[in-house]
Amino acid sequence: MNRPRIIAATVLFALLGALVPIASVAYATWSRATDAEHDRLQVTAERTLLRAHRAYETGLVALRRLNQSTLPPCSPEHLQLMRSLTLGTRSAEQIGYFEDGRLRCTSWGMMDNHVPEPTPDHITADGAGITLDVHPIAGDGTALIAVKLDRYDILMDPERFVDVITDPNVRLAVASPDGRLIAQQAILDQQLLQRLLREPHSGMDGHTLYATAQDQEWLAIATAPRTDLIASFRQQFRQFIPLGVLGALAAVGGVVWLSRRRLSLPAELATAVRRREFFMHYQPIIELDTGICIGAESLVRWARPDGTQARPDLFIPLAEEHGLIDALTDQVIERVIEDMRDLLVQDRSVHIAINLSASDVSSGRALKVLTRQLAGTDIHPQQIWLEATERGFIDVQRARNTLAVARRAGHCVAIDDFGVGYSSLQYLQQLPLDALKIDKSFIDAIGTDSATSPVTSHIIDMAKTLGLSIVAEGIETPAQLAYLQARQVDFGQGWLFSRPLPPDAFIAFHHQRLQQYGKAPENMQNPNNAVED
Ligand code: G
Ligand code: G
Ligand code: MN
Repeated sequence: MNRPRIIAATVLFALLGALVPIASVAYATWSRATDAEHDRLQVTAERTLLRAHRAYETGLVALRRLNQSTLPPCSPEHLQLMRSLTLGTRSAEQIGYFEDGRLRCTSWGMMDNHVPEPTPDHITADGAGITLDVHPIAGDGTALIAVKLDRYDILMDPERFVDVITDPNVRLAVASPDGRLIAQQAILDQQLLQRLLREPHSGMDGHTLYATAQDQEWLAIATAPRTDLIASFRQQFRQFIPLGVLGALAAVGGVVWLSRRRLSLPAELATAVRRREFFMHYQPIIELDTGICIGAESLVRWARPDGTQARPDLFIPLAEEHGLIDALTDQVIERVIEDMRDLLVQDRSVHIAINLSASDVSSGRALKVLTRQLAGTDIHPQQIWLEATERGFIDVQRARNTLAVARRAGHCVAIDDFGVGYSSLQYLQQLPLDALKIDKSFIDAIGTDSATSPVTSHIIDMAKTLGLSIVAEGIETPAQLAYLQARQVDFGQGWLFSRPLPPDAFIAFHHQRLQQYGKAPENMQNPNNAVED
């Protein structure tokens, strides 16, 4: 990535980093406020239900007492009893006594008018008949509720069913369970009310939050305007916004820190090249049918001054982009020769593979450096293998040139990461190659039923047809090894054998394998003594 791109990405991620925490806090606060408001309304609805039930129950108690009374009907004592029960029952307005289908007397006295027994709108579980909208003759015009049990009824003011103390904005209603409105404390939104009477539930619409509570006899509804919710959200959001701001600052800080690191990386890399901060690790390459370690792939490492290590995946492309790759390749070649000279001279069967970058392949310059560096070392050119990836083959003509020169000089040339590019087949025929390294993804696919799995087998066949040696990369399991051995793949590397090792550890590994497998190849097992990177 170039500088403007990094800066653009930084700004974008910083914006995102700032927005996400604040949006999260807003969202969390909104859900908290909504939940709290719903809980509050639910509690109110339940309290209202309880209130309605109490009003009804106290009426029922009075009715039961009267039905048990043996006083002569409508005698002064009987009237007296009805009157005192009316006064003693808070929600009661009047008590009436029925005989032969008509009202005979009430707590106020004898009835001369013909008042027929009301037909109940609803019978409760206690066997009481409830009639809504009763207008007693002596009343002031308010519609009352009649609860009738046997021969008596009690008239109650519906207001008593909803006289619960709540916040001023909360509105309450009580209905019968079949959806007949009994009382409302303040006028509710009629459409919402009808909807809730038909189908009681809790929730929120454009303007209103609502909750309902229900038992066998009554349905209570509580509603509150959303403006209350918004106020409570604002208040809570103000409380939590510092948290969001803190998160946003941390995120922006992190993004800026990362991008500064990234922006300063080319400069740091240039310094590293000058100060020679690179060193090599060596990942053993195993001859699969004997188990002997026949060499290693050299892998560059960068020890940064801050103690961290950067991955070559990151800094090799960066070095290519910033014109540092030549100097880096030179150092790699020098290091490899320095690290491995003694081993290579002692044991002619060992080889070390060096990775070439794309520009090394197209320019061919690295080859001249290599030849110059090898002069006088007594290392045979055959002992240095070169690995080139497809990225180096974009200019096929030049790549072919470089590879041909390399082979003429005596080096072995391998195509690296084979199979991950698009046009591998085309290169295979055009380029002078000795070996093919099968990419780890194809080794991973062995024994799975992925779509890639059969391709591995074809790659092996193809390499054999073309007369190329095969190196399998990234072997991690004994099953993968067994498959590759069965398919007579020549060489392999991977964590099953060893991670990339520092020079001394690699040399020790090589000797140990030679002792273990050198004389008796049939002894080969899956070693568990792989040394950590
Ligand atoms: O093992 P590792 O993470 O080190 O390797 C990551 C990638 O870096 C591999 O694809 C490898 O080809 C590349 N790489 C490792 N060492 C070198 C090197 O010395 N030169 C070049 N050009 N690429 C290398
Ligand atoms: O040059 P090439 O692209 O082949 O680089 C080899 C890379 O693969 C290095 O990063 C090396 O550390 C890594 N590697 C080697 N063996 C294994 C293995 O068995 N498992 C995994 N996950 N990575 C491996
Ligand atoms: Mn490689």
